[in-house]
Amino acid sequence: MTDCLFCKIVSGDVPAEVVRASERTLAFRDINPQAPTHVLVIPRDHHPNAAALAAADPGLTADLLREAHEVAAAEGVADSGYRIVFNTGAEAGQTVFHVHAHVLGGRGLNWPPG
Ligand code: IU
Repeated sequence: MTDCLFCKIVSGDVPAEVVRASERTLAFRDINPQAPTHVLVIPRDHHPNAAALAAADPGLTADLLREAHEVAAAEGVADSGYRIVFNTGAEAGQTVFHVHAHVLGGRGLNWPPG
């Protein structure tokens, strides 16, 4: 999608601090980190949210979750604990409508979330 920010990161038209890449996914640091580790993991293909991705491509959904765990391991937060968040829809706080997993860790995380 030409007007999608994360598609532009995938194409290289918008810069990002990429920490991990696979054939079908990309992981980069969030520009406004909410924890010491805050990485976004996205599919290279455009899907607007997690529900749409799961319906369209279960294999890619599994790849995305696996990559999110690999990011947590590489960041050194897998053993202490981390959170994978898919904000889905505006009321849940989704602002970029290209599905992305937030990988958050490196500090104690409150529950319930705000
Ligand atoms: P959300 O779940 O859709 O709200 O998450 C979008 C995230 O994308 C949010 O945490 C932003 O800080 C982040 N982001 C980014 O990393 N780079 C950007 O250029 C923009 C947003 I705009």
